Amino acid sequence: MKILHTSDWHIGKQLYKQELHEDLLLFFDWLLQYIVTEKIDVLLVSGDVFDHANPSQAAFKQYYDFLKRLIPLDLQVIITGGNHDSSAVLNAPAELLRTLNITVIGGAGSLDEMFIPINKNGERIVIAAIPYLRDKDLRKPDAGETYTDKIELAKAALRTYFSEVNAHYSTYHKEAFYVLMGHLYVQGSQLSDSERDIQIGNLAGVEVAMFEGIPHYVALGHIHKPQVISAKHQIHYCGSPIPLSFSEKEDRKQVNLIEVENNRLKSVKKIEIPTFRKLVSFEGTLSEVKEKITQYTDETPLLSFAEIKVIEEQESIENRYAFETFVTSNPNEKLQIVKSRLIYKNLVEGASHHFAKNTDVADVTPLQMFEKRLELEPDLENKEALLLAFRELLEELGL
Ligand SMILES: [Mn+2]
Repeated sequence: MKILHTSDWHIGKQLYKQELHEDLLLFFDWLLQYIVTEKIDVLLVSGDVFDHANPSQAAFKQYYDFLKRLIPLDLQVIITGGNHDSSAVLNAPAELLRTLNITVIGGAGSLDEMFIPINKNGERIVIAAIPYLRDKDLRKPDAGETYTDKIELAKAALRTYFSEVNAHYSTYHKEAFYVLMGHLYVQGSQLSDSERDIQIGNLAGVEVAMFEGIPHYVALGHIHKPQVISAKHQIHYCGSPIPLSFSEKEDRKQVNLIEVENNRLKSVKKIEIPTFRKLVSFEGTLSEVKEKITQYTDETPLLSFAEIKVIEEQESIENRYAFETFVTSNPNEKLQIVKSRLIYKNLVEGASHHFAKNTDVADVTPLQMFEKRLELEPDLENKEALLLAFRELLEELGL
């Protein structure tokens, strides 16, 4: 039996106002071809199907267009909700999709609903399709609890939750090969800029030990950089299929192929996804950046996206004008400048408040902005509680 593990598609995502629709379309073409050629039996999508809780019509269309192409195949599809997804939105067509061999678990339900047994060619596997768990799925908060209490209680509740998931496996599916899906932050994983600020419940990250070494493979989503969290216990983040921020520009994106034989793990392979678009960064004086950009070549099917940081000695209108003219001049047909900054050295050195002067507001998350705002209130005593409330608001609003 062949299982493919992917996550964090973020359909509808924009990168500095540029649509990533074509990138995903090329990924879906490639994925479909791979599933057909390799005769994949099960496709797992571990959360963050959409970038927004309320996806655009174009995002829905891209999702359904791809699912439609999977229907003729002899393939089981299992999709879980991530922190970016609205469980209600994902679940709306779940009953219809189930008749087409596509199981969607948008939000936490009963363990019975989330355990999906698959029997094929004498192999027995079971998928515990656990979506992103919100605080309300895990416990009832107590009005009097402090920030530290809250984190500790949330972590303890997660441990209990996964312990119950494992117990459910041991009680009802013990003979089957056990794959656990999850959408959460595990301690020690390497982050990139495109994951939303780590949320309450996952705030400090859970320990690998939480999985108790029981699942035969743990198919995680949430972190966009592909990585192996534990080779011994087969705990993996497959990462997003396309780079979603400039901090991922060096990542080799992948899907994971899990082969099961005689109800045992035969192998886990990382399957590299072709690069459809390059993200590149250039830094230096304007003339240095100009030269590098003019010489830039690239063979990927889509235009490269470039971020440029021009650093000049002195602030002057001429410098600003030359910079702006260059940025808007379309200097190389192989790339598009999507993010540009001009920084003056004399200001960098003298700046005491560099956050305000040399930070692009597009790089600041709402949470960082709120933290900065709190710094301006030295007499405020309940900052941690305010931060927590702010995080909860962000989560509630899906921001
Ligand atoms: Mn994600």
